Amino acid sequence: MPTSHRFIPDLSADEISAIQTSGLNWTLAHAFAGNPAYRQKLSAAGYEPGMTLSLEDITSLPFTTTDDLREGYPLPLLSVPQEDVVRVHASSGTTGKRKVLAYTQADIDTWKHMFARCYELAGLSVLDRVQIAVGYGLWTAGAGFQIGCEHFGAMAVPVGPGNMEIHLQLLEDMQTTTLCSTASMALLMAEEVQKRHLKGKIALKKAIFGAEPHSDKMRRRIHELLGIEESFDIVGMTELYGPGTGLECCAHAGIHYWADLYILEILDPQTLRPVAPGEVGEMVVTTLRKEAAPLIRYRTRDLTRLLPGECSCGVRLPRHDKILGRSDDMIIFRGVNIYPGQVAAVIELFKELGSEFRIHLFRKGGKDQMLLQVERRPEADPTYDQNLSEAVSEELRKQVMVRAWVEVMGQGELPRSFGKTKRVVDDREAGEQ
Ligand code: DLL
Repeated sequence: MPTSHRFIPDLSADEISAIQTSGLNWTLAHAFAGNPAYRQKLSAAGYEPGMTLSLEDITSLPFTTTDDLREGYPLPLLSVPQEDVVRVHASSGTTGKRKVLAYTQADIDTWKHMFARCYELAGLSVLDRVQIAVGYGLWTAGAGFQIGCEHFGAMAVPVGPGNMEIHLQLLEDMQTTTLCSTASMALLMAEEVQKRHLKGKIALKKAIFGAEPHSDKMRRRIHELLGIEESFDIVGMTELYGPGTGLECCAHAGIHYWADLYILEILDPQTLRPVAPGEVGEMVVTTLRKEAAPLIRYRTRDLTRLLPGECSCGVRLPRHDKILGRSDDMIIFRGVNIYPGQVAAVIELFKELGSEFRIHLFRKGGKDQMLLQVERRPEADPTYDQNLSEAVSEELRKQVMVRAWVEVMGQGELPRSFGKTKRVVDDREAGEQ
């Protein structure tokens, strides 16, 4: 299928390799010259200024991790003079200190261009009205959706998270066509639209969900309640500009990522060697033109796989699968490694259940215990809760190899979130309950 895009480049594999090779060498020289910590690490790995590396040589380069971000706090990886920095953003991080990342004006411009590609890939036009329901401020989310929207040329309606009354009013009054939010926020909104019987009065057609994993079940429910025709998974992280580093396309067969802006390696998190093609591993990224805080083999902790072959949508940029989890989201429960995504996949099998769940870990009777809380769909009969709970527990035992108590709750009883939902509550350190 021919493509004629304004923002998304049409690049062959060879063209991408050439861009990546020159970008990699630019980044190495830039980081070496501008940042003492990078200089030390690169020298220790045998890199010298003036060297030209091939793409295969990337495996000889040192990794960058969240420890490097912590050590360089508050302006980690800074590789330009401070007068060139025009902005910082930060994410709370899952553990420890906030991650603060700096941007030059050129970084902001790259980011807005990268994000405009996402709106283009989602098939928006300049006539679309884009209601942004993610956080503004230190977090990259609101800023990214906003600058991308303006650069693309659609109309931004920048509400931020929460503010349900304002959101609902604007959905109706502005006849917003596209919602940008976490799936959690969209679910909250969708349930509110249903309660107030507003579906017939709003004009939403598309949604872009990111910042957290979401199941197909959750997506179907949001579509149904809001009358949305199509939604797209958007990925991104503070370290790599912010949201917009890749988007699911209209073929809904994985996420196209911007291989002309960063190199993506998928490595085995234990051996740190490339996994076999198509296998799941950790995303490790190297930026190609990021100025203020370049990334060299940054270990993201996100798990996914590369998707081989051409995409039927016609875009030639490569694809990775959705983010399947984070290596630091892994729970070790009675010696078994579990990802919340595996639990979501079990819930997906039960049509009587909604998409929401919470895993509560605690200690009782001298042993670690797991309580899985799930929600019954409104049309399911509560009389069968006990059977349902046993069936879910049995399926968990078979598929995830854990024994858990399963509590079936009513629709809407689990806490909802305006941002990223916390699916795991671990009270095991708190002692006996
Ligand atoms: O969450 C940026 C973002 C905002 C992306 C809005 C998309 C939409 P951080 O707070 O730095 O940045 O968190 C980054 O969130 O490493 C993933 O673990 C997770 N994540 C982001 N998008 C997705 C997604 C933003 N679509 C971390 N699916 C990343 C699953 C996601 N996980």
